[in-house]
Amino acid sequence: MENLLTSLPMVAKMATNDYVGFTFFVGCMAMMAASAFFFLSMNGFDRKWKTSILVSGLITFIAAVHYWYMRDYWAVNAESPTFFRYVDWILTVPLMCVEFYLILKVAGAKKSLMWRLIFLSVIMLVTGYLGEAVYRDQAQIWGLISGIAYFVIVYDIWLGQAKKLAQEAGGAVLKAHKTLCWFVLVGWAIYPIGYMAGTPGWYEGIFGGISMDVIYNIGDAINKIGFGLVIYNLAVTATSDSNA
Ligand SMILES: *C/C=C(C)/C=C/C=C(C)/C=C/C1=C(C)CCCC1(C)C
Repeated sequence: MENLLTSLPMVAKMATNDYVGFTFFVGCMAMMAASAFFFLSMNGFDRKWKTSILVSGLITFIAAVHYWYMRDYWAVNAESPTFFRYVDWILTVPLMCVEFYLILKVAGAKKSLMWRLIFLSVIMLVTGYLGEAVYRDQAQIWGLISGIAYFVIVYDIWLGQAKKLAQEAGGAVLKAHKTLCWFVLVGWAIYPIGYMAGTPGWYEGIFGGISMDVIYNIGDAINKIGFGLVIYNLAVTATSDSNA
């Protein structure tokens, strides 16, 4: 018994060139730190913004827990933790759609806008999962369907109903909405690149063997923490304006 315990390493080794393992580790830490930041700062704001910052914290917290598991899964199996990855996304991406609704509520956003964005994001993620994990031979087709849902989201927030509401709200809300729109257009575009780097298709080889997980991990850090900081900044600006 004693032998068994001493011969089992308690922490898996990490090779110096294990960029996937490294980004899982740092990503986990960053998500935890961001969650602490959002949760601890939320009480400094009035009710209207408290909920938005709470949701920012929930997004990074859910990611932190999943990164804990993904980091472990990678250390033990040396393969992509696709299942945990998509469970994380299916919880956090709809919450990002909720954030759009919450900040546009001042201009009278309706719940139907929120549900529409959530529905589109679920289509985007479920079809992505089917291509990445279930029907890998047809990854291109599932990726294309997923990409269409993604473009409808981009359209909705940049040019559709959400844009009109943001313009009606004006000021700090309009500015924050614009920044979040850029996150979705540019930051979220990192994910299809990861998908193409990790699934078979016509695009094979374009991304020169960069690991899909490294790309996804960079995308998550930018989008989840960055998105939350935009909301935080909006709350700070709006609160100081109303106190002035
Ligand atoms: C915090 C996690 C976020 C913001 C995840 C976003 C994920 C996407 C925007 C994924 C998009 C995909 C496509 C547009 C096509 C290929 C399949 C996906 C699911 C990787």
